[in-house]
Amino acid sequence: MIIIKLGGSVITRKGEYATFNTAVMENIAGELSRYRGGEPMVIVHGAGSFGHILAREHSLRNPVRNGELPKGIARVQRDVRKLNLMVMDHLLERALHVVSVAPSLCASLHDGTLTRFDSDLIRRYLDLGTIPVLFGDVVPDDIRGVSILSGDTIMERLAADHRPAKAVFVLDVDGFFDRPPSDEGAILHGTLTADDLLRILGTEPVSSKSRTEVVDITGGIRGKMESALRIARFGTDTYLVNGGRQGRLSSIMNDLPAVSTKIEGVRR
Ligand code: IP8
Repeated sequence: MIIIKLGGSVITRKGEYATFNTAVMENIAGELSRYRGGEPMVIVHGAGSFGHILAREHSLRNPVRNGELPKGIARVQRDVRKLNLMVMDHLLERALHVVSVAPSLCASLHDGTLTRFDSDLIRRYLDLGTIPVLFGDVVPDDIRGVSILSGDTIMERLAADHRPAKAVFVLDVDGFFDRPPSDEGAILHGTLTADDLLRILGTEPVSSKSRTEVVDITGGIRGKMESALRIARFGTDTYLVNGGRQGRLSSIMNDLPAVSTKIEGVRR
């Protein structure tokens, strides 16, 4: 299995409310359609400006149970579904037979931690030959009422339950750099072991202060690298690749070299 996360910052314009990045999504759909291997795929996408801006406005990370909460839940759920439909349309146009699996209907959290997740449902859609597409969503929470479930957390759960051969995070940058990629002289990490990554995360906090990440309420780059590390520990080779550049994502999918960062899966 290959699990692929389309970052919200690549498929939307993160600073502009509910703005889809059509050109990049077209490229990504083309790249995915050029996969020639036989592994089943599961796709996850982030919420970008269809989720984070209103989620923050309605305090959905720390929800207060007042008369305003239902409005926040309804608006954000509606917007992430709109985004999901746009993603699905692009993939279907490329003959990728995608089915939408809304996390709000098959997952729940307990005080912010993902507990229930219907992996069997994913398996059934895979058995039908379809490609499940999940997304960052507003999901019921036993304690808080609702929580934000990020696409990265879904990726971790898919890795834990299905032990995929490969996980790919599709970003708006070339991969994981030794400092913010906008800084002069920033160097892209090529291949890292899980231990290398742990050392990097443990010694130098990774800045997530770029303009687009300021509105990301689910963790920024550091959170993403922590997810990548946890996924690699399930034995999954985990890649970070730029979704806006032609040829890269398809190369990673097809085991060909491409500009990217690879975290080697931990083999025991
Ligand atoms: O963009 C967040 O998902 P992410 C989901 O994958 C919402 O972090 C609703 C903000």
